Amino acid sequence: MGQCCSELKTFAEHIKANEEKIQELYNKVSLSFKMSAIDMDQYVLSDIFRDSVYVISRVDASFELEKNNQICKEMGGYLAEVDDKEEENFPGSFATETAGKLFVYIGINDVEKEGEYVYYTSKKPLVVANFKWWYNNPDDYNKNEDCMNVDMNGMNDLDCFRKARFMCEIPLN
Ligand SMILES: [Ca+2]
Ligand SMILES: [Ca+2]
Ligand SMILES: [Ca+2]
Repeated sequence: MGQCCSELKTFAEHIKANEEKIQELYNKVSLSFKMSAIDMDQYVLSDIFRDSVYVISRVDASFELEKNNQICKEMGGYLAEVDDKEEENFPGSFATETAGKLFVYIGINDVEKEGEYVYYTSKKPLVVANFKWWYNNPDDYNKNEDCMNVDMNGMNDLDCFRKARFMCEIPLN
């Protein structure tokens, strides 16, 4: 590589490093702004993961997809959507840390058509094989499990009507 190009490369690397710093700063500013919409007495806040944070409700309450998603919306987010295995690990561990063995609902369901899981907000389909699941799940136990919870062991389908926690995903961008 000639001198011109190695200099250009160094320059490009500088820009990239700065972009990352700017994104980090932006995330911090955005987070402090978004936190004003989160009642910390009611919700536990996660660290930043891939330019998003997650919150989990502190008190068990009857789950309702639409109502709980609305609560997430008011905090600038939506019921958590675990897009891949890497993301599954982060909120999964956060759920176990925060809620122990209590169920933490997220925004995935097969209410419309049994076995066809979709994300509540983005409406995208979920590919079961791409994720980690509780042993022998999803199992639609008692033909009555159309909602989803997550913890450090992966996801599990669960009936939609429990008194449990729920998790919102709040993008900072
Ligand atoms: Ca997500
Ligand atoms: Ca089901
Ligand atoms: Ca299940």
